Amino acid sequence: MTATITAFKASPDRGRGLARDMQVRWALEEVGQPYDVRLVTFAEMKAPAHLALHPFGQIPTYEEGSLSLFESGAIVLRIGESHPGLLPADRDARSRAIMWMFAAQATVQPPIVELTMSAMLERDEPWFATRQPRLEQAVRDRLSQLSARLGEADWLDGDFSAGDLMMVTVLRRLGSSGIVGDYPNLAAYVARAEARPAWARAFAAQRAVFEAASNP
Ligand code: GTB
Repeated sequence: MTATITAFKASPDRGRGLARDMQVRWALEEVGQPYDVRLVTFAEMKAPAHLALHPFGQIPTYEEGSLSLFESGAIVLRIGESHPGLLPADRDARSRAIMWMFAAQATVQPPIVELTMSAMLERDEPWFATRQPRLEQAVRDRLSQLSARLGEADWLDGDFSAGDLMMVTVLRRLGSSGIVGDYPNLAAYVARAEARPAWARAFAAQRAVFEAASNP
């Protein structure tokens, strides 16, 4: 059964693969599953039909037969549990991959989102200049710890897994800030992930939406 996901009709990330449909697209590409995309405007995201799928009026959502899900992590977990390629068969290794998915979402992502949102929305605030270094330091603290754990390994725990997929997606939020570049093994980790054909297909698919919206 072909799943349908939702994505921004006009993404504020301007085709940089930062909106959270990216990890869902990437997961589906990794496991070789085709998918349909329903593009939604901000107004449509807040209308009853979409709120029935997503109580918070956001993207992404995922519909597969009678199943409807929201939350990118839960969706990636569903995809990983349904098809080989994202979660190890060994039960302990699978739990560790899921642990890294949670770590990406719950431990590494919050300071990154706080920093990037502040840079986007709070530049004109009088306290911006004093707050920003504190936010950046919190990100650097997390990246130092992650960098120490990754060491010289290619992936966080053995083969590439849904844990790496979620972690790389979170690290990419730092985009052009240059911060990831200060941690050469993390920069190489992100580049390694971006070199995966599945990542490239997912990126191209969401980029095509931006191009189409820019050149109607
Ligand atoms: N925890 C949820 C999940 O992981 O699925 C969070 C979902 C979420 O934040 N969705 C955002 C959304 O729908 C889009 S991805 N926002 C609209 C709203 O809340 O009204 C977040 C996002 C937005 C923009 C950029 N960007 O411009 O770079 C990056 C990421």
